Amino acid sequence: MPTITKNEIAELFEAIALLLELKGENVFKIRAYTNAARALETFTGDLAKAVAENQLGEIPGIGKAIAEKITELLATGELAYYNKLKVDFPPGLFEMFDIQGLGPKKIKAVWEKLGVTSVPELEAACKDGRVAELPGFGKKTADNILAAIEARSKYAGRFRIGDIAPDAEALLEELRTHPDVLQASIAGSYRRRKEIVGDLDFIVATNAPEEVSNFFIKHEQVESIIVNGATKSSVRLKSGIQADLRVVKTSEFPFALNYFTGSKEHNIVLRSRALARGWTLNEYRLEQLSKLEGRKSKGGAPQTIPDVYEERDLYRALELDYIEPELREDRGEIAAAEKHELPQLLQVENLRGTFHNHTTASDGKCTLAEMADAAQELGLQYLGIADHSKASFQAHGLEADRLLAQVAEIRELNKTFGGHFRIFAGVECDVLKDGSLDFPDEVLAQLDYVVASVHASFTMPEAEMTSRIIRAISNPYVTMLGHLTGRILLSRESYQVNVPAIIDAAAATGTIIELNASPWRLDMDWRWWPLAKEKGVRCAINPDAHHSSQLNNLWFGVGIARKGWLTRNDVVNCLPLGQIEAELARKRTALRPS
Ligand code: DGT
Ligand code: CA
Ligand code: CA
Ligand code: ZN
Repeated sequence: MPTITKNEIAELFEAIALLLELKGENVFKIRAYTNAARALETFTGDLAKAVAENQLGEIPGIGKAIAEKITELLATGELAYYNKLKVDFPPGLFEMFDIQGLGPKKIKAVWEKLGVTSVPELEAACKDGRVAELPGFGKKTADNILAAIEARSKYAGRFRIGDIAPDAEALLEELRTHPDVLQASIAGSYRRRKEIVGDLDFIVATNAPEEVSNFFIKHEQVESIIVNGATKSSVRLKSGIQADLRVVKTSEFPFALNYFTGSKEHNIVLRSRALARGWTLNEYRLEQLSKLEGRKSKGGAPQTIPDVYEERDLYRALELDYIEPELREDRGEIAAAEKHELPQLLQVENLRGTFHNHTTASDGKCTLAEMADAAQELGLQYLGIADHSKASFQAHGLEADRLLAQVAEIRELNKTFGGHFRIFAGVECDVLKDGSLDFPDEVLAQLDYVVASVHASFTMPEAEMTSRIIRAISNPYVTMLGHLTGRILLSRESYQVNVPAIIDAAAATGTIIELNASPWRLDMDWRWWPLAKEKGVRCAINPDAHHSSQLNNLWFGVGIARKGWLTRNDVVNCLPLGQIEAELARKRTALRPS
């Protein structure tokens, strides 16, 4: 049976709306599709069931004609109407939809007036001034389009871990359960939990390499085959990412897994440790250097090679404690492993609760009760709500009265949990341009905690942005600083800010720094956490969930925290209910003017 997801249907409807707009269709017809897409995004029921029971029409925003299209899509995986509609447009036009700031009206204009039908043609037309001359465009618009095209090619071939994790995990699971597979793992940057991944690397131990390779290259996620070799296959998945598969013998598995996990820099250090012991290390084995090469090794006769059945044995052979994949970036992990000084890294199971989540009160898609249910489902003891403040009007930020009404609602809801679970009332308070906060202290004082975030006025010199943020976190009510750099991965660079200076200020004021676990942000970056830890700054891992399902973002946050060498003692949301309250109150009690 063809499988098409609710979100894929929603995306298809968005695409139809764009095409209809290009055709100049009437606005009601277009809106039927955008409304349907919205309705699907927020619909939490079972779509197939709704079709079977003929109840699609009951979903608000879905009329009869749309209901029929959903039925067709679920049954066949395709939509004849869309296939027919597409034919009228040059294929290159669809790529233009991905360019930021280029809506249907502008695409229509460059297509009809300049005959531009692809991104390269558009780039040329921006450069030679034709786009700037179009009515309603101008030089600034042309420059913006050009910048967006450049950003797009800069990020090509790179993927946010959150976008590819579902595919990667599903494929791994299928490999693991394949009857010919003895062992399987993902290696590479994905295993090291990098925030951006170039390609996926699967390693499999098998006695039937051909069967496994065939299974891999014929998988339904595969769009095209790049290489189909005896020990290595490469494919392009439908999601756009390349996936490599290496098939090895069981005895080679720990070496292949270790080598292809990387990082390259980490591998180089391991290899030189092997050399120093009179051995050579490669992706298949550890062996004695030949007599000729052996000359180079110091310290007389080469040592006997211990048996290696798993990665741990390899590290032991090299006289190192086991190094978790997240730490393998050649940032001091080898020296620490040698001295038995590696930290006991945080694990997902250590988390007891979390902060910074949104509800329907601002721009979230789920209610307070739905968010609380989902958090309990995950086994958390508490959930922090932090909806936007009024300055974030585009995110329906709350005015003080609505915020305080939400606080009252939270206090009521908490009574129903019988002490086993608690919602903490907070806010994601905008840091205004001058570093003041969007709410006065009297309002903030009524909350359990405050996340302060920069959401506007990104373009200011580094010194100014830095003092803006320092002023904000100097407020006793600011419990934690949200997404420190404001970056959106593969889309928007960080604003100019002096991170070490902010870390110092956080340490001085007792402000927690957030590790925003949304896979779009993963901010503060893992490379800064060792410094923050050294300065005594504590971390809060926050999913920034705008839907109950996004509480799962915590998984990505934990990966980044581990890359940042953090332990459960460094992360405040490991504290259980009963202890976390004091942590949230600590700064305001210490700094509050008496
Ligand atoms: P990516 O895919 O760009 O996000 O990053 P990786 O780390 O997954 O890199 P990839 O897929 O090119 O290769 C996987 C691992 O294989 C890499 O982390 C280390 C190892 N490797 C690849 N090429 C070399 C090399 O030339 N020398 C060494 N020592 N290791 C290599
Ligand atoms: Ca890779
Ligand atoms: Ca690779
Ligand atoms: Zn935010």
